[in-house]
Order: sequence, then structure tokens, then C-alpha cells
Amino acid sequence: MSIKQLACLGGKPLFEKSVPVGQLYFPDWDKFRNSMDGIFERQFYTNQGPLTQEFEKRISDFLGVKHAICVTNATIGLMMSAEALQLKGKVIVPSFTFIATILSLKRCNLKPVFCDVDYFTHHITPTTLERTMQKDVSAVLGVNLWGSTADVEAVEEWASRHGIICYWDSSQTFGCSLGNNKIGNFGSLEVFSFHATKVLSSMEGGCITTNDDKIAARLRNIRSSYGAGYPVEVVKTSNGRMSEFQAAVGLLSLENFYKYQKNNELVRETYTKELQKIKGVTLENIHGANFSNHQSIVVRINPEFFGASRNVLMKALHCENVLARRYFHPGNHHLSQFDHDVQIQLNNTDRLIDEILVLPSGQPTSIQDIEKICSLISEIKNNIKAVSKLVTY
Ligand code: T4K
Repeated sequence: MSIKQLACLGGKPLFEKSVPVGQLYFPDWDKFRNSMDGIFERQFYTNQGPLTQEFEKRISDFLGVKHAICVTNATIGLMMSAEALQLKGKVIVPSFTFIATILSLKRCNLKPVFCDVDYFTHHITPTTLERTMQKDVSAVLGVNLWGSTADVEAVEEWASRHGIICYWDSSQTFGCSLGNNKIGNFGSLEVFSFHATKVLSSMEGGCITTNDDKIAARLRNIRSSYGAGYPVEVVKTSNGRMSEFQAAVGLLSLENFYKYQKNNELVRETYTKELQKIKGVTLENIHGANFSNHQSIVVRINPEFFGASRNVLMKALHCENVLARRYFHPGNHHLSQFDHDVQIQLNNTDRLIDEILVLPSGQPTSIQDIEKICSLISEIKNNIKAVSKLVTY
């Protein structure tokens, strides 16, 4: 494909419409309309209606987990989880995560203790945890990112050796497997996001999974005063309910999960083929998971070989309407609102925050689009001196 002139050098943007990074899969329209008709006929809109109950049952079956508790979104799910686990004091958490992970702790008056991640896998390890451990830590909140996972079993073994709780923010890893188990069966509990940008989506939504009856009962009670099953002691309740409309979309999305996952696999294969021609741009591997949902296409920019920083590439792509994102910039441990404990340098986290870029994937991005995006990256590299002079971020 020949690109006449890059947009940042005065040409027309290669894409007329923005190409975002989210998955944004949309279910079959007729099935969607039927679900909506059903909700309006029943006039049962929320509070554990029939679709939410069915969605929970389907998730449990799909993941092979005893309890699936659907919630409004993962942020609320994470807050409810900290309450249900009755955490106190400090919680070790990677800084390299979406801000909601950390905010859930702050909302529950817990102090985040930021932990570094492994530079190659992007995840916490027993070694990074050991360097972070301190007094008054009651739990580790691990995070599974991108469709990869941490070495979950090693982390859990480490937590149990230190007598602390381990639970997981698995917002980005629905449907991934580790050995013979699906993610969702680990730790005291796990939290998933079903946001529009996720492979399994209810547009907004989330779910907490656990094999522990007592924790599940607490969570149901915290979610609302409805559907608690039997009374258990909880300090605070909230409203974390999923509506029937969310559940309807979620059910259709779950029905199509393997179709979306297959498409994501093809997306990854195409990026792999195209990006290996460009020195300085490396597609990150899947780690941990032996089956991945391929939630995100993450590349690492090496300025020495690419000729400019990740930020220059990102800005040049934005000029072409390719909305590549630099997660999780500028780093939670650099944000002043967090009264946290950082007693060690988070060197790997700082490097990753500067070097990685998430490229478009999911429904809005066709295979041809990916080929165009990769040609664009190549062309930006070919013109890197001129681009760097004009583009600052
Ligand atoms: N923990 C982790 C590890 C997470 O990754 C997340 C969420 C959470 C916890 C919390 O889960 P939730 O409470 O959200 O369920 C997005 C999503 O909002 C967020 O769900 C996600 N992770 C995070 C990694 O990314 P933004 O602000 O970066 O993306 P947003 O919403 O601007 O969308 C990305 C792109 O997609 C944009 O270019 C716009 C486009 N877009 C977005 C939506 C929603 C569309 O074209 N259509 C749409 O409907 O946060």
C-alpha cells in the first residue's frame, strides 16, 4: 500500500473515521431486538430479573465456577470485593493497571502498596511481591492484563505463605485458561469487566466469581438488599445491580464469545506478520494463559531502533485517526491523589508506561485496516526525522 503523504506532514488522514482500540463487538440485531421486546413485555427491568439470573448461570457453567455474581461494572465489583473480604490496612497491588483497580481500594479506606511487575510479562511475581511486602498488609490484589495472566499459582502460593488473602482483578481476561482451569476460579475471588471495550461485553457491566459460599453470600448481600439468599453479616450494602438490559447484551455476547476470540486470534496473526517487518516495534507475547481471549494488541517501541519515542509514534497515528492508546500512563504511583507507600523504585513499571502502545483491534478493525495501520507505522518510521520535528507530545 502506498501512502502519499503522512497527515502529520500535511497529508489527508489515512482513515476518515476514527479507529479505536476497544473490542466493541455488537450482537446480532434481530436477537438483540427480541431480547429487548421480552424485557418490555415482562416489565421487569432490574433487581435480579430472569435474564440476569440466566446470565449468572451461563457464566458459572462457562467458567466452571460455583458462583457468578453480576454487577453494574468492574469498578463497583472491586469495591464490593474488598468489603466482602473484610480487608484492613494495606493491600499490595501493581501500579501497572487501570486506575479503577487502585480507586477500589481507596474507596474502602485501604492503603495501596504499589508493587513492580516483571518487565517481560507485565505481571506481578513472587519476586516483585517479596520486595514490596511490609507490615499491616492484609491482601494482595493481583491483576491479569491484556488476555495474558500472571503466574497465578505462584503468586497464590506466595500469599498463602505470608498468611494473606489473594484476589484478582481479571477485568481483561474473561475466557482465558490457565492449565485445566478457566480464569475465574483462582484466589478468594476474581472480578471481570464487561465494559463495551471488552471481549465479553454487556456494554457496561461486570461479574465477581468465587468458589467460596460464604464470600458469595456476602457479595450478594452487599450488591443489594435483594437476592441475598440467606442473611449474612455485612457492614455496608450498596447498589451494584446489573440491569436486565445489560444482561440481555451480555448473554448474546457470551453466545458469540468463541467467534470473537477466533477473530481476535486472526487479528493477532495479522499484526504478527506485518509488524515483524518493522524494526523497533515488537508485538508483546501472550504470557501465562494457555488459552487467550486476545483482549489487546500491545506493542513495545524501542526508540533506538524505531528512531523516535512511543509518544511520537502515537501522536503521528492520532493524526491519521488511528486512536492507539498508551495505557496506563502516567502511572498510578505518580498520581498525587494516592497516599500510597512506595518504598522501592518501580523501574519496570516506569519503563513499560513509557514504551508500550495498544493498537486497534476488535470489531471496528478489519484485517485490511490492520495492514493499513502497519504500513502507516512503517511509513512513519521511514519519515521519522521529519515526523519527530513536527510532532511533540
Ligand atoms: N481493572 C482493569 C484492569 C480494567 O482494565 C478496568 C477497565 C477496570 C478494572 C474497571 O472496569 P469497568 O468499571 O470499566 O467495568 C477503558 C474502559 O472504560 C475500561 O473499562 C477499561 N478497563 C480500560 C482499560 O479502558 P478508557 O477511558 O481508556 O477507554 P474509553 O472508554 O475511552 O474507550 C476506548 C476507545 O474506544 C476510545 O477510543 C473510544 C472508543 N469507544 C469507547 C466506547 C465505550 C467507542 O468507540 N465506543 C464506545 O462505546 O477506559
